[in-house]
Amino acid sequence: MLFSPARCLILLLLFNSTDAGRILGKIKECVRNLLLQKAKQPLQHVKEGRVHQQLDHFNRLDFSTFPQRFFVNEAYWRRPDGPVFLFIGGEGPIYEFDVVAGHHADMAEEHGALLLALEHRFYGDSINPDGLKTENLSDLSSQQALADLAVFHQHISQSFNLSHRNTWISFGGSYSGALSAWFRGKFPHLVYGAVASSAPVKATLDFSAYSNVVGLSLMKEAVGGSEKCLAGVREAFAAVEAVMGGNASRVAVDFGCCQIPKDLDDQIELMQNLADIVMGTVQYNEEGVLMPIHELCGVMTNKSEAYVEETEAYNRLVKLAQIYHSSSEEPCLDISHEKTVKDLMDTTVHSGRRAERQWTYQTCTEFGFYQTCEDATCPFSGMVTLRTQTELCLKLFGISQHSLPGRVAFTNTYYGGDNPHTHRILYVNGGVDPWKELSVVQDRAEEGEEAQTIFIKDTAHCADMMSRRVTDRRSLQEARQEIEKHVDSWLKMAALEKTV
Ligand SMILES: *[C@@H]1O[C@H](CO)[C@@H](O)[C@H](O)[C@H]1NC(C)=O
Ligand SMILES: *[C@@H]1O[C@H](CO)[C@@H](O)[C@H](O)[C@H]1NC(C)=O
Ligand SMILES: *[C@@H]1O[C@H](CO)[C@@H](O)[C@H](O)[C@H]1NC(C)=O
Ligand SMILES: CC(=O)N[C@H]1CO[C@H](CO)[C@@H](O)[C@@H]1O
Repeated sequence: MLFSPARCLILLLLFNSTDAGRILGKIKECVRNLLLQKAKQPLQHVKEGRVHQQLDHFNRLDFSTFPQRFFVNEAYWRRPDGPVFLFIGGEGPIYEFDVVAGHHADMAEEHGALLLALEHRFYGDSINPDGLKTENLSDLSSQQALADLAVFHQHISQSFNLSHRNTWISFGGSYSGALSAWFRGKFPHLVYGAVASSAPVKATLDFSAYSNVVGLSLMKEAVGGSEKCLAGVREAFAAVEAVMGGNASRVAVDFGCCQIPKDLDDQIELMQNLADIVMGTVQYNEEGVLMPIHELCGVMTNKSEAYVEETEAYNRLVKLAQIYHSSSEEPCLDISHEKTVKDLMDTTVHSGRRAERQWTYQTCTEFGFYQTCEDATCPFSGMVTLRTQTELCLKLFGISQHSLPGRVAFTNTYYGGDNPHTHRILYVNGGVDPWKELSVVQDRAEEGEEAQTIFIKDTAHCADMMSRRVTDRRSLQEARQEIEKHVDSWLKMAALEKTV
């Protein structure tokens, strides 16, 4: 382990009091917080600002606004013509370290770039007090977020006296990686090039492929997986289902649940949370906070541990849950579906860290991305279906399930899905990361066209966005060099164009 989980978990505890939510979300937040911890660079250069944005850019008779937060780091900027590196915020708050640490910051130092980070509307502090009310969420969309970026471009250009000589490059990962690609796609006159890391640009209602890739990654020998590991996981989930059907109290005791999973809803919640531990491990692998894949597979296959044969797989999963539990310091595993729904229905903006309600809204209205387990390749519980996942759209926002396919189709028509005819966008993906399935991983074969994709065979979600570390895999080091070459060539090209 490179970092102590305990440290992260103190942060997790602090931040955790507002949202119950899925373990996968918590793991994701924990990864972000770890970066914060590791950003050793002093934060004194960072300035915070606000830009007042129209709540609805597309209704000129609506004059309501909200304050949108941004961070600026001028420490490396070569005035007045140095480039501008924009880090785009996604479905969560931004932090000072977003303009201090990470691969984009390393590159900013080398290129004398002005570093900016803009928080996504309705996340973090960039939300009005009544913003979480369902009727007000109608102003939350990726289209509005892109218009925010255009206004922000104007705002910064004015306040820093920028001209056409300052070349803008955008960066983002995961959802914000998609925004980075779409910003360049829709506003090519504002941003010269874009890096899109692990960007799911293809909206997909039923993202069954997610679990499929998790299974394949558990078999990947390059990251410590094996066929036995996948088989063990599959067997364990089947065993938990079987035991739960016979004696729900036993499952509650074994997995340290806060409640006995009597109702079907709570049983699904439990199966989802157990799957999240495995999903989170695979999605973040070596960047993660829990354990990498090889350790998970160690627990699921270790022969030197004595288990009773008929309950072996079940008990291995119990052990895995204990490892998660011991690092999470939550008193017990909350599997109350009612509580999850109640938390998601809460519309008070009592903390800048609320994200689940907003993100659920975006999945219902734009993207889908439901990690279902209905087909035979899924190693987890088939109780997690598209139906159970999309019921929330109706419950929380009154959005009918049968309207979802049309909404997802619109998103793909609007942006181009995984076949956007865009130029100077670099899509970076990792072979272990389930999200690669919804990204652009193959270059369009066009003569003389610069490569648009980088595929890192054995890394996980957004690994390339971290600052360089000596312990990085060779493939990751090479990928970063490749990204640097692209950024370098964009800046050179832009400089040439501007002297003409
Ligand atoms: C921008 O330019 C104006 C006029 O040239 C000047 O007064 C102002 O100080 C400049 N602002 C910055 C941030 O450089
Ligand atoms: C169910 O499991 C609990 C906890 O392990 C145990 O105390 C109880 O005897 C079991 N009940 C039955 C009917 O097996
Ligand atoms: C297997 O289990 C033994 C006994 O608990 C432990 O010492 C060993 O480190 C484990 N090996 C792996 C690969 O997890
Ligand atoms: C800022 C904004 O548009 N707020 C609206 C949220 O919704 C309520 C109705 O419930 C409106 O009154 C607010 O104007």
